[in-house]
Parts: sequence; structure tokens; C-alpha cells
Amino acid sequence: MLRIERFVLREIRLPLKEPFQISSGVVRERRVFLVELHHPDGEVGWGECAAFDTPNYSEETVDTAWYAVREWIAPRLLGRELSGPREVAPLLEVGFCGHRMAKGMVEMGCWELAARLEGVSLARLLGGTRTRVAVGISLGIQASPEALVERAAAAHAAGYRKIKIKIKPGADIEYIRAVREALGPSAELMADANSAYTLADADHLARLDEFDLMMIEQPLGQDDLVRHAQLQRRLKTPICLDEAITSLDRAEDMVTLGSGRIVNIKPGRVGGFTNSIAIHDYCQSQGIPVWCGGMLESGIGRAHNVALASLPNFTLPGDLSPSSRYWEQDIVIPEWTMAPDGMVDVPLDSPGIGVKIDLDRIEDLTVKLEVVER
Ligand code: OSB
Ligand code: MG
Repeated sequence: MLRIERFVLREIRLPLKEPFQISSGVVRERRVFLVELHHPDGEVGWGECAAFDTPNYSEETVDTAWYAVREWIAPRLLGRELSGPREVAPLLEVGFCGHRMAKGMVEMGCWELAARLEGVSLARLLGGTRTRVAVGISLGIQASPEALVERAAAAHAAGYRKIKIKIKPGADIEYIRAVREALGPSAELMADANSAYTLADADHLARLDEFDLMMIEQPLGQDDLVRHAQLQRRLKTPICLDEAITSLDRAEDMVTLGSGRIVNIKPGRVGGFTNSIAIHDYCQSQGIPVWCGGMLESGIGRAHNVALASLPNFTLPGDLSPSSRYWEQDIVIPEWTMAPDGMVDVPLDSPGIGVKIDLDRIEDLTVKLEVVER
């Protein structure tokens, strides 16, 4: 039985080793919103919020998620007897719109708690089968094509299986061309625009076709499926949707309309694991490959992403870089690492998330804490 008697909400701050820039903003220090879900037997499940400090990637922020968890999500779940984690997402949907990242962090924490209570790995509980998952790197927008090439070459040499390059108008064609020329035709490259273009840029974006990219991620509006379908008809390069896929319905719409051919699943963006699995299964039935995106997570969110990415239709490398790519020191032991062949091990056979949570370090880093109980 799944039962939560106490929610502990925490905010910690983790400075990134270097600023991460996307088309709509820059992150220097990650404000990480963590939640502890306490079971009456003393077991604890952890959740990490995908939201950032500002509403540039999606409408949610760390502060709106904190409010939603405290005011609406915790009260719905506290003291309730649940038969398992699959009950959580439907419970958080009735008469409760949006706030998917807030719902998702709690829902994922419930899955983790269930895994700990059952003594199985989170990966297995989710239906994971892979023992290792291919890792891609996401490179933020750089000051020049030369600076980008330097980072891309280092990532390639480190073994990353996919190199994703953030683009925006003014930092696109020449940047991608430079990396393609430097790394050669066999390097697995892709671009991510985070909604920086409009359909009026279709001819410009079609110039990317010559670089043989694996995909271009979310070129148009955050919730726009119709224009992505119009754009896809004009591009050879497959479109991958990120921001626009907020639910199973949106994935179905993508297929119906032809808005894209690949899906980036971020469990936070879709309200947690149950919805992620539904999207994964649907995409598998439609022959659409998926991969696991990242939101500059700490070692806890990363554990959740790695477990999800062990499901069978996660056939493309995920944004699952090792801890040392982001932080001087992570909040889990051991930290997440990548093997020289660009793979991360899935802790398929250790109970729970497979890494230890460094509570002392989390205590030291905590800048805000709130306990919610009945
Ligand atoms: O679109 O995937 C994105 C980071 C911030 C905002 C949006 C995105 C990203 C990433 C980071 O690409 C990937 C990672 O966590 O390594
Ligand atoms: Mg993206």
C-alpha cells in the first residue's frame, strides 16, 4: 500500500560549472525543487521538479510548482491509501488543470517510494529492460562557431553518442555547418531551437537539411502542432517535438497531423511516469522512436530519467550526461557517470533508484524548507 504521511519540500541551489544558454534564456545556477514523500513505515520517496526559475521553457516555475504542491497536490494525497503509483496521475487530473511539472515531481516520487517499498529497482517497476542507455550531450548556445566546435569535438572524443546543438536565429546554419565540417559525416548531430522560429523561417530552416541532422527539435511555438505539420512537409530532416508534447493526446495529435516523427519524453513535462509510459507505448505502436530529454537535473531527477530511458522504445540517445558535466559535486553517491563508449549503466537490479541520496549535502544546500502534513 502506498501512503504518504508527510511531504517535505526543499529548495537547493546548485551552481552549474558553466552557464547553459538556450534561445529563450540562460541558467547559471540551478534552483532545484526537491520533495520527500514520507511513508508511515519510514521509507522515503524523492521527487525533483523539472521547472526552472523563470517561465521561458514552459509556463511553470520553481515557485508556481512549490505553490501547487503545497496548496493542491499534497492535500489530495496526504493520508490516502493508494494501491500503487499508477493511481496517482489520474487522481491529480480531476478538476485540476495544468501544473504538470508539479504533479510530475510528486508522481515520480510515488513510483520511487513504491520501488523502495517493494525492494525492486525503479527501472524494473517502470517496465525497463535495458541494462545500459546511450547518452547524448546538449550544448548550449556559444559565442561563436569556433567555441561551439571546440565543445562539440571534446564531447565527440569523450564518447557521447549524440551531440545536440542549441540554435536560434543568428546562431544556426553557420554553427551547424562548422560542427559538421569539424566532426565529419558520421557524427550523430541534431539541433534544438526551443521554439525560436516561425513558419516564415521555413526556407531558412530547410537549409539545415544539407547537414544530415538526426532531427531538429521544437523549431516552432511551444504548443503549436499545426504549423509544425506544415513545416515538416517542407523539411527532409525529421522534426522532434519536446515542449509541444504535454500529454498522450498531444502525441496522438502529432501523429494525426504529421507534426513530427520523433518524440522527446521528459517525464516532468508530461506529469510523471504513468503518462510517460503511455506516450512511450503509443509511439512504439506507431513506429515513432522516443528518447529521454533532460532539464539540467540533479542526480535525483537524473536517476528517474535513466530508469525511464531503460524502456524498450527509448531507442535514441537521451540527454543523460554524467553529473560532472553539470556540477562540481552532485547530491547522490555514487555520482552518475558515462562509460568511454557513451553509455550509462541502469541500476536495474538494485532496489529503488540505485544511488544513495546524500542527505548531509542536501541539508547543507537547502535554502528553503516546508513540511506539509495533515
Ligand atoms: O529543450 O531540452 C531542452 C535545458 C534547458 C531547457 C530546455 C532544454 C534543455 C536541455 C538540457 O537541452 C539537457 C540536459 O539536461 O542535459
Ligand atoms: Mg528541447
